[in-house]
Amino acid sequence: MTAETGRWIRNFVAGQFVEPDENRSFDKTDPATGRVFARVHEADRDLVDRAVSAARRALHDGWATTPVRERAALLRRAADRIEERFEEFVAAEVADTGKPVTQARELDVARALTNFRTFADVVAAAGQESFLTDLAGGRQALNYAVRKPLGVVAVVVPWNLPLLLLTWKVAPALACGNALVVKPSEETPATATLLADVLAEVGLPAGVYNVVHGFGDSAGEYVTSHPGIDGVTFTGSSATGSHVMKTVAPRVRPVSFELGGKNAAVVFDDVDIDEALAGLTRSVFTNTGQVCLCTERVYVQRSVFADVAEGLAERARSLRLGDPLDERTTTGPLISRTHRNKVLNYFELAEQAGAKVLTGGGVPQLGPGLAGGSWIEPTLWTGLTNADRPVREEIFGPVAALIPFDTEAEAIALANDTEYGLAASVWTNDLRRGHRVAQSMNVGMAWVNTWFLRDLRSPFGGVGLSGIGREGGESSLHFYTEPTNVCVQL
Ligand code: 6OD
Repeated sequence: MTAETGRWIRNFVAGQFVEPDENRSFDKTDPATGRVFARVHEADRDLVDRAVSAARRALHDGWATTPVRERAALLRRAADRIEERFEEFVAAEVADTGKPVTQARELDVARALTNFRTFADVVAAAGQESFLTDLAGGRQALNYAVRKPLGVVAVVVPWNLPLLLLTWKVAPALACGNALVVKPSEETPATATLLADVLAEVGLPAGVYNVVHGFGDSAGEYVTSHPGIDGVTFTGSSATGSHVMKTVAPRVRPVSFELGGKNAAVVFDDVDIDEALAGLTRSVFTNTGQVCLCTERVYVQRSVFADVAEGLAERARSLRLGDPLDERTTTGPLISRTHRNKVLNYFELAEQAGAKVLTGGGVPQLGPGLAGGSWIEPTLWTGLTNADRPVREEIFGPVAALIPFDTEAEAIALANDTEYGLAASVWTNDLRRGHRVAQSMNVGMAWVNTWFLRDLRSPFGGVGLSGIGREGGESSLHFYTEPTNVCVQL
């Protein structure tokens, strides 16, 4: 069976694609054109119950105790199979999001392979904590912690990097022997569904990976509040994270949340300007600014402020918006008209607050085929301060405010003046300053002279409104397992 038959995107439960129900379905629209290209079967409570039960059964039927080397081998086979079906994943991701095909290939689908391969290696190399305890009278005790799967894990993922973020959670969760109920965003249901097909092909037992489609307040909430769920991993907005936490709270289950950001870049005047401009362009505009790590606040030392502002505006103007399937396209649309209205509202707020618009600020005129899409112009502002809402609130679009500073201490204070704490980048040729400033950022990840450079073994996550916990490498293994400590008196 294939993941998509005709225009349907289906749920996947207990190893089977579920026959869709016309009366319980919604349209899937292409954000680049506004055209509907598929219908998605929305899961009801009964289907979510079936998914959770199937997951529980799969755990008991042996998945939870499958040897680590077998789980690691399965992850490697999944990566190989995604590689064989690479262009199918690319096409599905581009259709769902409107993102440029080159980005889907080089970032989204490429990372899916790396996610599976890395966590196969990480789990295969993992040891366990043990302590020899000295007791009175010269005796000793041996403590060792046995790590067991967390159980049935709800995986709730957003629409911006759908496959990347899904596999970032699915790979370590499976590596640790969990069974999953996945709820992709209603905006981007396709690649989670295609992944079901791949995982079945490579021999994942039925019930270990289930997909239920729908909206946050339907399928999403049925899953996260379900009494059969042992933990929830979620990436999305801070507001939704807060709501998900309430749905989980009555049963006190562990959560791992990677939420919003209002990420700063700090640019010092000793920097190599061209290198910084190339990095800033990526950090502000990648994925049309729809990455939780994207920079929306750029603090620039006053003596190079004009050069950086003009240089960045020039690079923004040279971004190429257009057909996502055209390999020359650098920048796709926003995910939806609803999201575009939100971003446009910040454009208005910025102008009301006295922003000077260096470039952008509106909706571009593209060819007739794209007129129904959710396009927006890459936009840069000067003239705002940290007191203004567009500088305080996450916008999640291709937009940043540039703000001057004079001293290192001032730059640190400005960058840390936020309720968010996901990521920051520091741009300087002074290595000591780079370390110093990066370490003083109140964030989960600080980059120096780069952005979104990833080693998947390192901890990833945020503080404050940006989330709870870390994933990546050992941090993922810790979240997706529960230890039982055994103490033996010797
Ligand atoms: O690179 C990753 O592992 C990661 N979790 C990226 C998150 C991006 C959020 O939009």
